[in-house]
Amino acid sequence: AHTEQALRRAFECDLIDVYLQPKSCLATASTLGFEALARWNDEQGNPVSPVLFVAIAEETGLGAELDRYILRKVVSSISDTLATGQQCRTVAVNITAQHFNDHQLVDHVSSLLNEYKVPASLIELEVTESAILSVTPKVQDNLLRLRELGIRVSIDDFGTGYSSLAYLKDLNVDAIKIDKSFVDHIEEENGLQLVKAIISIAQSLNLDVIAEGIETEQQKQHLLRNGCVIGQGFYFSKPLPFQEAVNKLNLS
Ligand code: G
Ligand code: G
Ligand code: NA
Ligand code: MN
Repeated sequence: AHTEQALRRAFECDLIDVYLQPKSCLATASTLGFEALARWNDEQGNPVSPVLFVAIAEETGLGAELDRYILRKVVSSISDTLATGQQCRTVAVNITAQHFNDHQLVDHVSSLLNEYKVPASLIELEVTESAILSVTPKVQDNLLRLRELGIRVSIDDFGTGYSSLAYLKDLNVDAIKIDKSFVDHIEEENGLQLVKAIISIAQSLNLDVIAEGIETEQQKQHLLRNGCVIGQGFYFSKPLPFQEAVNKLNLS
């Protein structure tokens, strides 16, 4: 069974790996950045879905612990990459909802960057819409302090939460990510109109817009034609082990 105990053990014994999926320039396919995605195999060697273990973490109060575990791995791996003279790109780390409402988040990220001598521009945070559903003073304060530090924040799974759009005007965020469920239907008329509407919201608010889950040339073309210039998806690359993704970047 995948339980809180198993997850605690995974942290203690360092059983979770960080994979990177490129954020690609849709026009040239060059790698502009990465998203960090956690990968965990259980005792039998079977992968445990991150959807499941992120939910376990959030339900058992281990959200911040998961985030810190992944953040440390990412920052230390970036530090190793730079130390060996390889180039890196900004890595976006998914932050759980609870943790984004925690005032210790920014101090933690900041001290990690200091500890590993990694520039703030190489770390970005992704939060889901539901994480900022209620724009508490704490969330706003975290966003302001992240901006002061030079750490970008993007809204993940945009358009899939049940929140109103009002929060966007009150938040200092840098980008919105078009959820895969929209990209999946981009070749249908209504689906295309929804994607265009999301791109238009982003442009009106001066936010970057990144499409997720791009699997085909046609999807990429629709996005480009409508002004979305950055994307992720199997069309460009599946998530790869950290070092493999960095090697590929440095070979290209
Ligand atoms: O990684 P996919 O490859 O299966 O991820 C599924 C879901 O799990 C996505 O919603 C993704 O954002 C989330 N996820 C993956 N890795 C992490 C992580 O390190 N932290 C958090 N909070 N969510 C993650
Ligand atoms: O919610 P979040 O956006 O962080 O989730 C990213 C999830 O989507 C991860 O599970 C990742 O492995 C997966 N993913 C990324 N690109 C593709 C894609 O092109 N197709 C499919 N089916 N899944 C993808
Ligand atoms: Na994400
Ligand atoms: Mn998403």
